Amino acid sequence: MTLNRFAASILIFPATLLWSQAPTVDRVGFPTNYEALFERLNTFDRSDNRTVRTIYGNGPAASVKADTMNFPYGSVLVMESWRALQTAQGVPILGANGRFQKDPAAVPGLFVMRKERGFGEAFGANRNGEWEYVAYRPDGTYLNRPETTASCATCHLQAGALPDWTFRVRPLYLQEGSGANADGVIKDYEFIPGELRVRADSTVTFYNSDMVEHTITDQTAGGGDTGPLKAGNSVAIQFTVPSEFNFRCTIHPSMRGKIVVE
Ligand code: HEC
Ligand SMILES: [Cu+2]
Repeated sequence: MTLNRFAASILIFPATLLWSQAPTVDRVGFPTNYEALFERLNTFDRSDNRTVRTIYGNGPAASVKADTMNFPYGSVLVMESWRALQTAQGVPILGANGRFQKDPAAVPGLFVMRKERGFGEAFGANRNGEWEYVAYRPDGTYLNRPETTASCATCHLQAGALPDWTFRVRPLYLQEGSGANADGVIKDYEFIPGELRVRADSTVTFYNSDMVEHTITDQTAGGGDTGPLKAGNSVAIQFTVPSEFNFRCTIHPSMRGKIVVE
C-alpha cells in the first residue's frame, strides 16, 4: 500500500517537469552592440505578421557557410523583428526598393540563441542540439526569460538537425535573395504566374525557388537580362514605361513569361 503511493508520486514528478522544461538561468546574454559587432546574415519581409526581420551572427556564427551547417561553440544568432511601417489599415508601405521599411516608432524584439557545449539540456525531450534561447528588448529587458523559452526550443525542433536547428541562416537564403516578397516565382522550370500586370514605375521581385539556375531575359533585341539567377536568389526589376515584356529563360528556352506594364 505504502509502496503503491510512493510509485504514484514518482510518476507525477516527471509529468510536472514537462510543463516547465526550460533553463532557469540566462546563459545567452544580451547581444550588446550587435548591429556594429555582428555580421548581417539575412533580412526578409515577413508579410503574414508585417515585420522586417534581420538575422545577425557573431564571428563564430557567421563563419558557417557550408551546405551542412554545424555552428561552432560560441555562436550567437540574433533575429531582430521590427514592425513594418504600415497604413492604418495594416497595408505595408514599401520603400523605393520595393521592401518593407522599419517603423521608426516601433521597438524591435531581439530573439537570441547561443550555442555552447552542453547547452539545452534543460529542454529535456524538446532539446535541439546545444542551443539556449532568450528574447530581449533593445534596452536589455526581457521579452522571454529563460523559464519561458520552452516554446522556442519546441518550435525550432521543426527546423531539424541538418541546419543545426536554424531556419533562415541556410546558404540558400544567405546568398543573394533580396528578402522582398515575391511578385513572381520560378519553380519547377516555370515562371509563376506566366503573365503579370503591373503599373508603370513598379518594382517587381522574382524569386528563383527552383533548384537550378534560370534567367529572365527580355526577348526584344537589346532588352534586359538578369543573367543566371541561382537557386534561392531573387532579382528586383523596375518597369518605368507602359509596355509589354515577353521574356524567357536562355538556359531553358521553353520557359516563357510576360509582364504587362500599364
Ligand atoms: C512558432 C515557431 C517559433 C517559435 C516559438 C520561435 N521561433 Fe525562432 N524562428 C522561427 C522561424 C520560422 C524562424 C525563421 C524566421 C522566420 O521565418 O520568421 C526563426 C528564426 C529565429 C532566429 C534566427 C535564426 C534562424 O533560425 O533562422 C533566432 C535567433 C530565433 N528564431 C530565436 C528564437 C527565440 C529566442 C525564441 C523564443 C523566445 C524563438 N525563436 C521562438 C520559428 C520560431
Ligand atoms: Cu531556366
